[in-house]
Amino acid sequence: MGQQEFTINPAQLAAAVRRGERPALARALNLMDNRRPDAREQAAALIALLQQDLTGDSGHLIGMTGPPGAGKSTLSAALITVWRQRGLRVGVLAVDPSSPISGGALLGDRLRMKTSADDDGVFVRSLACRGEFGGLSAEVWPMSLVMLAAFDVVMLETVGVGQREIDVSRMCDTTCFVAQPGSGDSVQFLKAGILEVPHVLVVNKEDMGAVARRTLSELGNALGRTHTDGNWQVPVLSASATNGTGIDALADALAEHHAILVADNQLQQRRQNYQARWILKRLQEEFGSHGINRLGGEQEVLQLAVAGNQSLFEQFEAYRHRLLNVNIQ
Ligand SMILES: Nc1nc2c(ncn2[C@@H]2O[C@H](COP(=O)(O)OP(=O)(O)OP(=O)(O)O)[C@@H](O)[C@H]2O)c(=O)[nH]1
Ligand SMILES: [Mg+2]
Repeated sequence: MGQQEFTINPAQLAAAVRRGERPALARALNLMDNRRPDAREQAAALIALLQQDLTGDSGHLIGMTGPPGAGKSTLSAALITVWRQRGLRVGVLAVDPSSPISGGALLGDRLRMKTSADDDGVFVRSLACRGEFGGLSAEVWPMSLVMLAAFDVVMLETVGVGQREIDVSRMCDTTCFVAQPGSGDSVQFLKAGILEVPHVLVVNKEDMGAVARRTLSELGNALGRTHTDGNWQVPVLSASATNGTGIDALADALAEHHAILVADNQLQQRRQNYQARWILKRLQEEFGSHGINRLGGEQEVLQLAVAGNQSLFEQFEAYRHRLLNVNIQ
């Protein structure tokens, strides 16, 4: 942070981010979180450069959601080990829950234990949760774009089910729900329609035996065989993060979903939709529904944003200027 941050050359920073250099990544992520006007300009320039390189098959943004204590962090660490064995470079954005003993910090500790300290192929960044109404905060999407420019797999780990789960699924290519055996919560979430969103479900802690198997069959039954998303049939898997069982199959399922998105040309489409929603949400925050109406309403904004080929902040700023100019008149 400090003065130096504002004198960096975006092209150099973008190149260093693409190479996955840690100081550059840290700096780029900080930039996304900085609201000063000069930083916003730098962030816009950086994102524009990075987005030029994001093609229809680049990177895989995976959301890990699920109730507290289900084992998301442990499972993430186990997945990272598998991905590293497969030669993939991994970035993690851990959206920290309020609990001091869990979340990103713990994941960081686990990773330090499990991966060698000088493994340049893994980068973890914890974020404090500052999202409104329990949702994800605004910086998470631009930060994900930075991470996607640098890593093959980017994981977004959040706790809880509800608005944040929905936000994650509206941002990630693939959403994975981690269920806790025996809690009954998962089936309730399913009934509430919240589990409609994940592309992969996994019951963790299969080492608990019968109780885990029961949850697995309950979830499988509740989900039914008809639950699909386009060409994708949502799998219900079983794993044990601590014993390391079922992790390869989970990694395979996540990769298969990515492959289908790429084959159907959906990855780019999805990200464009997410970008459009991000722009809409930020405009709503700043100008209210009144402002959106001045632009022709929500659908109009979403359609134009999806059709546009500008980068994230360029599009956002173009709309802002339109609204600011309108307001002056
Ligand atoms: N028996 C068993 N315990 C597990 C397994 N995976 C995780 N745990 C334990 O479950 C507890 C919670 O694990 P975490 O990975 O911190 O769970 P989390 O979902 O990230 O938790 P929050 O971030 O607080 O929501 C820890 O005590 C883990 O050791 C598993 O496969 N089997
Ligand atoms: Mg955790």
